[in-house]
Amino acid sequence: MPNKIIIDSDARNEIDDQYAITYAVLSNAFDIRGFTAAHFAKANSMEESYDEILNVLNLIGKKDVYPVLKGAGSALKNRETPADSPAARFIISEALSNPEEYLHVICIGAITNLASAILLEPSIKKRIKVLWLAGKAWPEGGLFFNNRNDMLAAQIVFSSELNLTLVPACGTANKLKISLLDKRNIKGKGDIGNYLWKIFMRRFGIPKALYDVAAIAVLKSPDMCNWIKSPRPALMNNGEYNHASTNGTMHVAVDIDRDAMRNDLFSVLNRANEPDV
Ligand SMILES: [Ca+2]
Repeated sequence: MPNKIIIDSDARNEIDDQYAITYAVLSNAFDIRGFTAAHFAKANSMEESYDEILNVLNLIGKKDVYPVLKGAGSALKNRETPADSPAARFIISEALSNPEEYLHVICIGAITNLASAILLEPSIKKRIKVLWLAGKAWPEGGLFFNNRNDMLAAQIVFSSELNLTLVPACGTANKLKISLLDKRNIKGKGDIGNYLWKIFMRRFGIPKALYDVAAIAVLKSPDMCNWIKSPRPALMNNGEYNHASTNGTMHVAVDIDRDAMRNDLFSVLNRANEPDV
């Protein structure tokens, strides 16, 4: 049975979320329940991400196929008060919808929506598996885009008793880069391929890490990396991990097979030209 997933994405912050969403949809390997829009610590950034998720799904030919929900517009104010939103409510309802099945929440942005869902309905902690792309390289950690954009939410998740998997942004997710040499692998792969190439070229063709793709890849193909099972450290305000203070366990994706991920991404993109993907 395919994993039941929600993808929580700050889709408009740069270009990797668009690749990750496309990879997830065209892989046909998940039971995608929907997408939730995350902010990236700028005014209107959640709305921009929401629009971008819809745009990407439309370009894939999947308009109106999946629910897309708006999330919190900014980071949490404290560790007790959730940011209620359609996204948080959707995560809760999907988590509670089938007691036989875990809901995998793949978070590829600030983790405000998930932390809010936990605060609103703590019982979902036993029903979800959280996979978050964040932080600098394991085991030190450090501030990077996704944890920096809502550190309180990150600390709520780290200190919660739930199933947590971390995909470090540095050392794992930054391994896969695209460059001008990849034009033939991306451009011409349907409307979405042309768009993915266009947003890459807006960055003047400078080689670019596709961080968020790794979060999809390691759930789709767990043997694509090595896994560390570790006591879960406390997450400090500077994003570093305090391994002297632990709570439960977690899994960390390391040593990712970049070539396998790259080959699978480009193989999947070929499906964009198939009549009914
Ligand atoms: Ca992202």
